Amino acid sequence: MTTPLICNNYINGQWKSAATAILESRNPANKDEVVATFVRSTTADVDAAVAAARQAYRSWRLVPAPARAEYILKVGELLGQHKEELAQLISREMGKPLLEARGDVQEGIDCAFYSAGEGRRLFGQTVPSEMPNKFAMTVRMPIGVCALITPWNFPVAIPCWKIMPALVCGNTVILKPAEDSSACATKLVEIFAQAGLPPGVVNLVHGIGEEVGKALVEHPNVDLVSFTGSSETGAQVGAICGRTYKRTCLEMGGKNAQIVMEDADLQLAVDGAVWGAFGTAGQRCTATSRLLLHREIKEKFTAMLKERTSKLRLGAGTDPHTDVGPIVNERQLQRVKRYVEIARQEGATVLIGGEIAGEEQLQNGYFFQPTILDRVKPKMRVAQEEIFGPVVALIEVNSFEEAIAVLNDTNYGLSSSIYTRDINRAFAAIRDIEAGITYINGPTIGAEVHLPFGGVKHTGNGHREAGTTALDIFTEWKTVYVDFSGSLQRAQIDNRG
Ligand code: UN1
Repeated sequence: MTTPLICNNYINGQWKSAATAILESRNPANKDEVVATFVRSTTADVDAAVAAARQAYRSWRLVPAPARAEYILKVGELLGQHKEELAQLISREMGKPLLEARGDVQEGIDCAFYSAGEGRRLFGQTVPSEMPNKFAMTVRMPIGVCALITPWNFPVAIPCWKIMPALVCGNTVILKPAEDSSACATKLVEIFAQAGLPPGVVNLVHGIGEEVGKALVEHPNVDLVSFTGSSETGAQVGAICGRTYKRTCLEMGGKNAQIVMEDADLQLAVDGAVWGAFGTAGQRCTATSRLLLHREIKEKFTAMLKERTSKLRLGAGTDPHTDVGPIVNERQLQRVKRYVEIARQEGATVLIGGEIAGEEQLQNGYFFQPTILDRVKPKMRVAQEEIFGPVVALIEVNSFEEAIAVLNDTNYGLSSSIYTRDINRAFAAIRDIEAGITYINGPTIGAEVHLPFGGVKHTGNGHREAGTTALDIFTEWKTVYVDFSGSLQRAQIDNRG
């Protein structure tokens, strides 16, 4: 067992050890292993970080965007050099299998190279004026100090999605990572520090969401809050930001469905379902949590899915043989268990799994068996509420129209998928599905960083992370008119004779 990492706050270019209490982050595959200890920050720490970010903003916003982007390029290179070390840490701290942990870091690397390119674009528009001898254009302006509140399930990728475009656009940031991924956040910020960013441009404040996260969201000197997490917390964040006039970007829950039509390639659809439902132990906001199966293929598909699921190996993420890792903590484990009980009470049946893993070697971690719930009806709680675990609900549908209606019948709208060989249906699905992301013949997980990421309804508040749309989160438009006529020209009046 390795000695726990000591995770300090990073404020104004300095690592600050705790004046206050210390918290622990543990390996979910082995709860005796303390992966890291971290600071339980107070509002005084938040004040210090905000002040540092505010001060740094004065000069950072004036650094040319291509030069700001060069730091991000450097971060990308460093992430590449530390990829394996970071992946191991991700697996130990939040449990996902190494293969996926490497993907998590790779997503951060991809984001670095993509965002860095934006430093040489940040395009605005030039637009003709209705008046002679007058020039009109739009330019992107930074927002200011950004509080970035990130979850534990993509402990490198998600902070990168937020920090990198924020910095390229000329903002300064304070990262508040989830308690369960404090070590990963610390290592990531170490890499930003190594890239030589000026003090105060990136700050890190550890601690408890209700304390530190809340203090950041309420802080009068924070201009923007970007939050990824549950819809319940997101609604609270949004309410406070509304009251305090902050730009707010919310990425919240999902209840993603994969439709399998009667003409689908069933093997492909099963492969997609297994990966979408049980990858990251179902702990993705894009995870497949409902399978909408056409009645003609339901029996066959279900048998194939059950067979595949029975072969999945539960284990520590750091074990190369593991297919499905642990649930992140005891509270989440109990939540998953409770949902399976609710499903049973509502009349669903457990086809496979449904229990906390009984194997002796798994007793020291938070392992839940990959679970298929059958005979689920669209209105049941397990078909409506986000579970965030390795549980997938099977719902039988009679037609394409019914499949779309059931898919749309939730409060969420992040990811979605349809397996069909019918091009007409595929395009109708693209048009009619209410979700931010739709996959045709692919699972609901696996978004790429250069395309917009986010959802509709209770999943988001209209923003899209990643892609060029990230720039819309982290900049304000300024419209500029340059009148070089040398005389007063009154728009809408003088050109109307
Ligand atoms: C998340 O779960 O919040 O599309 C992000 C995917 C990943 C990102 C998931 N690239 O599944």
